[in-house]
Amino acid sequence: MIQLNNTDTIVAVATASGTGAIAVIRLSGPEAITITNSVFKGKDLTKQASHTIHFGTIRDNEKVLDEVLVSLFVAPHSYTKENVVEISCHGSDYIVQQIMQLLLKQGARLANAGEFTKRAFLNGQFDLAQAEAVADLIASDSALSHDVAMKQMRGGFSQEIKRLRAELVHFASMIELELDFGEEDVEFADRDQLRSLIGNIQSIIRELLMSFELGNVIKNGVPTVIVGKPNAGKSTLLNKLLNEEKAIVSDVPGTTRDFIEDEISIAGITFRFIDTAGLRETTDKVEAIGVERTMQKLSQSSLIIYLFDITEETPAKVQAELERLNPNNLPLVAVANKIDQASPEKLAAFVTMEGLVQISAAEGAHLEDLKQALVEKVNLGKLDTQSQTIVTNLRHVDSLNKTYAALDDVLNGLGLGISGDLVAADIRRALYSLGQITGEITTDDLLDNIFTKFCIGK
Ligand SMILES: Nc1nc2c(ncn2[C@@H]2O[C@H](COP(=O)(O)OP(=O)(O)OP(=O)(O)O)[C@@H](O)[C@H]2O)c(=O)[nH]1
Ligand SMILES: [Mg+2]
Repeated sequence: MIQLNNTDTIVAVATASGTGAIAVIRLSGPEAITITNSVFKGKDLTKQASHTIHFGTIRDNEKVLDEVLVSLFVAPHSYTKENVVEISCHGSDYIVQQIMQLLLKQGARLANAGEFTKRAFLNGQFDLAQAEAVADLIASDSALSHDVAMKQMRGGFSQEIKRLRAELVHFASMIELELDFGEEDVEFADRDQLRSLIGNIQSIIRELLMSFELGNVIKNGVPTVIVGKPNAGKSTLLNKLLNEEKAIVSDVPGTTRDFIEDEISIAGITFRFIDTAGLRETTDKVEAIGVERTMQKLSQSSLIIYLFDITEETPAKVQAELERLNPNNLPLVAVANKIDQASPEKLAAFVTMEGLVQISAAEGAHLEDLKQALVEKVNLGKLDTQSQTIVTNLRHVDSLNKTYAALDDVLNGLGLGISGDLVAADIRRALYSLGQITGEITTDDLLDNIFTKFCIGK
C-alpha cells in the first residue's frame, strides 16, 4: 500500500460555483479543526465532540466575513478518516473566496481534484472500484445510471472480484508450497480442481465483460440517430423531444447540415438524440458532406429513428429504403410523420406495416408511442440493476481482459504439463490484473489517472 503523506490539511469548495443559498467549504487533515478554529468565533471547536454542528462567525482579524455553521467530523469517523470540517456559509462567490483565502493563510492548502476521495481510499474507507463509483454517482443523470453507480459504490462489484481473487490466491499458494518441496514429487494443488475453478472464473469474467455494453449505455446514454429524407421533419421531432428550439426548422429541404444533439431521459434511460442532414443525392458541396456524415453516424449509433413524410411515401418505397439504409439490421424504429396532413386512405395503407409508429412532430401528437417504442428497442426492461453486476468502467474492462488472457495461459500451461513455478507465475499475473480493479494492486500513475478525473472538492 502506498504511504500516505497526510501531514497536509487540504481545503476546497465542495459546492458548485455561482450564487446559491449556501456554499460548503470542506477541509480534511490533521489541522482541519485547529485551522478552522483560528478564524471562527463561537465555541472552541477543538473541544467539541465529533458529528456536532456549531453556529458562529468567521472573522478576518475583527472583520466579520459571514455567519456560518461548522460541522465537525473527528478522525477516524469521517469520509477521509482524517479530521474533516465542513463550513456552510452563504453562497456568494465573494464570501467563499474570502473564507478560502483566510483558511489558506492559516496553513491549509488547496485540494487537488479528487483528493478527498483519494485520501478516503488510501485510508481504507473503501476500495478503488468503490471510489470510482463516487465519481459515477456524481455524474449520474438517470435512474438507471444512479442505480448502477450506487450499487458499485456500496461494494457489489468489488465483492464479486474479491471472491474470485481469494479462490485464485488459494491455488497460487498451494502451487508455491509444492515448489518449496523441490525434488520430492508432491502435488498439493489438485490440477483438475484448478482447471474447473479457472473455467468458472472465466465464465464470470465473460458475463461481466458482456455487461459492459449495457453498462456503457446506462452510463453514457443510448446514441439515437434521427435520419430520413430532407424535409421529413427530423429537426422538428428533435425539438419536440427536447422541448427546446434547438435545431433550425424550415420548409427548405436540406436545412440541417451538421449534427445537432442533446439528451433526455425516458423511463430512466438516457437517450442521446442526434439530428442529421437529410439523405439525398445533392450537388451542394456542404450538404454532400453533411449527408456523408449522416451515413457515418448511422453506422455508429445504437438506435436509429427512420423518419419519413407519410404524405410522400408508399409502404413499398419505405421498405426498400430501410433495406438500403440498414443492411446490418441495427435496432431501428420506423416513424411516419405528418399524419395531420395524411388522407384516411394514406393512413390505411400503412396500418399493416409492422412496428411503424405514426406521429405528427409539428403537433407533438403520439410522441408517447414513439418513446415507448424506443424504450422497448433498447430492451433494458428485464435488466435487474439490484442483483446483476454491471461493468461501466473502461479501466475495469481492460483489467478483466488481461485477467482472462492470463487465465488462458494457466490453462494452456496445465495442458502442456509445464512446471509448477510457471503455472504459479501465470496465476500471479491474473491476480495482479484482478487486484488492480479493487486497488489491492496500485501504482501512483494509476491513482493519479483515476482521481484527477474527479471534481475539486470531492
Ligand atoms: N404538417 C406538418 N408539417 C411538419 C411536421 N413536421 C415537420 N413539418 C414541417 O416540415 C418542414 C421541414 O421540417 P424540418 O424539421 O426542418 O425537416 P428536416 O427533416 O429536419 O429537414 P432537413 O433538415 O432539410 O433534412 C417544416 O416546414 C416543418 O414545419 C408535421 O408533423 N406536420
Ligand atoms: Mg433538419
